[in-house]
Amino acid sequence: MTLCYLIAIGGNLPFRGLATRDVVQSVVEFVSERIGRIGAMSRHFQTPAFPAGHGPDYVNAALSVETLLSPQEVLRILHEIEAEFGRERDSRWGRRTLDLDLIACGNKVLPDVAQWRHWADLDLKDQMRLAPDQLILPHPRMQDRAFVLAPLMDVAPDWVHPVLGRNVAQLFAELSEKDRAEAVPLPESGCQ
Ligand code: PH2
Ligand code: MG
Ligand code: MG
Repeated sequence: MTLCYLIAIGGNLPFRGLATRDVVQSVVEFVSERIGRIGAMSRHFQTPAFPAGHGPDYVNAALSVETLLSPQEVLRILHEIEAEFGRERDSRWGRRTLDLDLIACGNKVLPDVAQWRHWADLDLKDQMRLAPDQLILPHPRMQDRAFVLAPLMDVAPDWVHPVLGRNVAQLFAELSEKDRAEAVPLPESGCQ
């Protein structure tokens, strides 16, 4: 049975002369070659760094992909692709050439609902201090972040969060107007 994964893409540093937008777009090919069939790819969005003031604006995007691979295998391949684009895992909130985050795998909750709630309920101070040592799915912060939800609106607006019981469109609508407005779609690049 194939699984449908949602993946968030971000970056705020050029890599060897490649603009972040080009790095973000290249991910599509890498993911389709190494993971599986791409369902949809979002537009690119310009978003202010979170937390505010932590470096230049990001380019964010999202895609969906279908595969037989397990969440752990997908995560390993995402880390491999990040490394090929020069990602150094030095600081958690630091600048990065490419960040690929596994957001969801169908309606799986990993490792279980109690752990998911524990990580989702952390206040900002603890979020900055603590990081889980295992894969938590859906990503415990996805419901808080316009830079994840705005691109997901292009890819999977109807995907229902298995713990919160609301879809992407509803989660996006629950953000403040200010947060929603901060994710700005970039014009299509290329020859006109
Ligand atoms: N990713 C982070 C930290 N902050 N801010 C924006 N705007 N977009 C991101 O993708 C992002 C971030 C950690 O991975
Ligand atoms: Mg991230
Ligand atoms: Mg990451």
